Amino acid sequence: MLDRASLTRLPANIHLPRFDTARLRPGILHLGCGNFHRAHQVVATQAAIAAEGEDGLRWGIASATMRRPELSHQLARQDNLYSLLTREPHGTVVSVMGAIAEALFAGDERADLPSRLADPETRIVTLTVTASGYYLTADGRLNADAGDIRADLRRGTPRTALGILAAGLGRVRAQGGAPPVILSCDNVAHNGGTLAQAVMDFASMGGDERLAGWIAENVRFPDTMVDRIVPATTPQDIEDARHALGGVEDAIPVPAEPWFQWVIGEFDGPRPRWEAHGAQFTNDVATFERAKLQMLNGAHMLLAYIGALAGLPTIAEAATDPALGRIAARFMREEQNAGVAFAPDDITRYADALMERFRNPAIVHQAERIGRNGSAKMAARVLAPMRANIEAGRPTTGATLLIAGWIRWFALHEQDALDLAVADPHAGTLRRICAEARHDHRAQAEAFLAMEDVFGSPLPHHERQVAAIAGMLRRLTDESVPDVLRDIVR
Ligand code: CS2
Repeated sequence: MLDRASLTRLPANIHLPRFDTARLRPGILHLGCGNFHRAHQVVATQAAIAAEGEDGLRWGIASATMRRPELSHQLARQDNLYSLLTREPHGTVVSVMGAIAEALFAGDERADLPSRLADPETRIVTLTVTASGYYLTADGRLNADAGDIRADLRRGTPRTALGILAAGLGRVRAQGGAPPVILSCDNVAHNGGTLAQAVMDFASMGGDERLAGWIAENVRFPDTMVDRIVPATTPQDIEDARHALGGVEDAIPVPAEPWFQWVIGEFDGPRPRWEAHGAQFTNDVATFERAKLQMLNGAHMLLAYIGALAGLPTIAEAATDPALGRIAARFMREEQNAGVAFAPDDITRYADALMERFRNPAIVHQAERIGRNGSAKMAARVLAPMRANIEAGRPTTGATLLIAGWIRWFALHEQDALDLAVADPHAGTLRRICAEARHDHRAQAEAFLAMEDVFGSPLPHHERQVAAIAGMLRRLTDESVPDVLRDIVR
């Protein structure tokens, strides 16, 4: 098994941590120890620790999984080591990751994350809990009706990231001293500011207005843009890791594309030298963030929803399909660029680079995963550019197709005719809409768009949008999806 003792036995081409992982001290608390975190912040932190030598050892990560206790146990069994499989289109580079100092499960009371946050050695708290972990309404405020949030307000040991942050910051305030910097690494628009507001909303809802005020005054929440395509681990990845590691077993390897980007806004406080792995510091995160959220994540949603309907269940297959690939490229260049402050040539270059990344045949990224939690992703990734395009009288063909495809997933799901799992905080309501308005595409489109939590205020020229989405939904239902796509690119 991969653990500290096995490191000396690994083949010479495996990249190893260039420091003694047993000597790390946790200076970073992370919430959301999923594959993305393990292929992103851990990688940059490992490079920073190696670059800083002895001093860097204080930047070990205490990394908490929010929902997967078995992952924290497996990490602990492996001395918190795992392999990163960097999937180049024509080969894999294998590196052992060792910047996690401690693996925790948020639901374990002994983990006591609020106390760890308040430990003076913890200088940074990073988060990757996905957009749905922020419990936001379509206008970016905390959704006070979310069941998990209400439960957290009632119980002593918080389970949501917002509850943990509020409780931990409450302790810092009580004990005095400087709070850690809180660094959201999620694909949420204006992620730092949005998180700050959600934590303050949470504190106020818990009746602690003073804490909310203290957070506003004292805690820094820089914005960030993070980018790396990181699929879920498959049995093949585990097999490939074993083979590459010369027979040493790693039960939790992480596959990832070669691309890595981390753009961080003004950061006031001690931190690892993440520049060692290419992190960029700027006071204009917003431009990068909007380009990424709209062009990458928005196109991902289109490829996922429509690809799955067309029998192309991975992003690589969907992006390689001649018709769908062209629709996605056009969607990025002509719709999702709305409000992105790049020169036209840079938009084209960015879109081309994205298409190449999407087509990487070594990355098996399932539509099913990207299609998850669409209701939390729609606002920033699709609706913001769509509104701007409608207002400017520009076409919205791609956005209309995407939304119709999303509705079609729930219509099929409701009839048990979708052969993939659907996960969404609003799944129950969305399925019910499809059941009640069976075969009535207009009523379905109307009811989806009326979901204020998802779509916010009505789209401009609302009636026209309902009609366009209903029309596309009818085509996706009655015609062969590949034929519809070919027709759209003609
Ligand atoms: C994907 C992202 O699941 C999704 O929503 O679009 O996880 C995407 O792969 C990353 O943001 C890439 O940086």
